[in-house]
Amino acid sequence: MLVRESLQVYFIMGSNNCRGEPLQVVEQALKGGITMFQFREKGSGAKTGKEKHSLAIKLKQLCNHYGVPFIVNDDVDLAVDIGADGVHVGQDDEPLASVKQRCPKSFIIGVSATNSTEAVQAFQAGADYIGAGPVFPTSTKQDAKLPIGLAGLEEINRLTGETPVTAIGGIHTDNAADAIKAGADGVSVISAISQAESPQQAAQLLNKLTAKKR
Ligand code: 3NM
Repeated sequence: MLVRESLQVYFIMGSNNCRGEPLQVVEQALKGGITMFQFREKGSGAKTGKEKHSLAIKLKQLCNHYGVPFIVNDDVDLAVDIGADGVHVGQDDEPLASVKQRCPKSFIIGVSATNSTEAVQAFQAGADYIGAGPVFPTSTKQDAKLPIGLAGLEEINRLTGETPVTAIGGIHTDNAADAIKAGADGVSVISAISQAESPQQAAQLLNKLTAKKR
């Protein structure tokens, strides 16, 4: 079950896109106030097999300790096997209906959408949240689509009703607040935290910038 507030600062990382030791970077991010974590072990230099499995378990335990949901990118088998809190799938990954069948009912299932058609499909298929983007240009994901901008993000928010939306792609401390103003429930970031001099301070600042006045 996804609590909307968990999307506020959603940190995504794999061992190949951080400057330091992955467990230390994620622990710093947790101390700084990230509200959800996604293990995305993908691309050149990514761990596979037993090494990937073992890192996933350690990161899951760390997130559990801080009470932060632990989501696995794409790898449904791994997510189910280690008892993650959920799984995130892209448009080119396994279809949502089949993912749902293989996961426990309690799983948080997120879907990426790069335009309003994909977002509406994800919303109708019962995604727990939508990752909308890339909002801004990003060099972290080599095959990222063209940026949708804040206008594209606003449109997705408008068309997906009550489904929570997280803004992704090129989000940093200078534009995180704009994504919230455009209606997103939170921001998803890789490099803004993983490449920061201090992941803890970066997470802290993102948390402050995305806090909604209630
Ligand atoms: N997915 P950064 S953009 C993992 O558009 C990912 O679906 C995207 O990295 C999408 O915060 C992206 O460093 C990369 O820009 C995000």
